[in-house]
Amino acid sequence: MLNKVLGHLAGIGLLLSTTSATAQMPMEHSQPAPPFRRIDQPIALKLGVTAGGLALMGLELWWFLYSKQKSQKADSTGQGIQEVTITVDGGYEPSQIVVNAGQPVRLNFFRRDPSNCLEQVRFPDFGIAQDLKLNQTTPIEFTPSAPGKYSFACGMNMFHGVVEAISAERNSRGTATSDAARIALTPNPSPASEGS
Ligand SMILES: [Cu+2]
Repeated sequence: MLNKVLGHLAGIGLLLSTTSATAQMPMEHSQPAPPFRRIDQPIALKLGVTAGGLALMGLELWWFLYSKQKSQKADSTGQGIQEVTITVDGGYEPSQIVVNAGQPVRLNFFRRDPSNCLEQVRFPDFGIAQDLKLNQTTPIEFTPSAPGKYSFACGMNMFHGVVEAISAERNSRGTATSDAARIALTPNPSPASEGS
């Protein structure tokens, strides 16, 4: 992935240098009083190509770094509570949380975004509508009794996240179907239970 980005960046750099070499060619016809201000167009061209290249670079970086939703597996505390801190800043980070079904979940919403759009977070499946105080952590607790996807959103339903509850059985076998669950399972594989 990084290689691909670097490859594209190198390609853009080559394009830029080629363009500037071409743009300087007319300057070799040194005339004492050129009838046209030839330098204007090449500079505009170079600026245009540079701006275009930078825009492309930005677009690619955005695509690789931010377009894919990140998921995070909840950490289990000593009391068997699965805990995740979610930063609220122009959305929810992470916005996909993977938990085990049937175990209590505590999501610590840390709100950094002052816009009142993100003032409230709602979990319709659990009947939760909680106001989040600015620059404070607000814990929200619930227990997803059954496996499934439980969405949450801001009070205006503009920003979204999802809590995916997977069954402990599927978790230990590592055969969960969703990408999010598979990613979460990779770091710490538990011994496969070959039960019946
Ligand atoms: Cu909103």
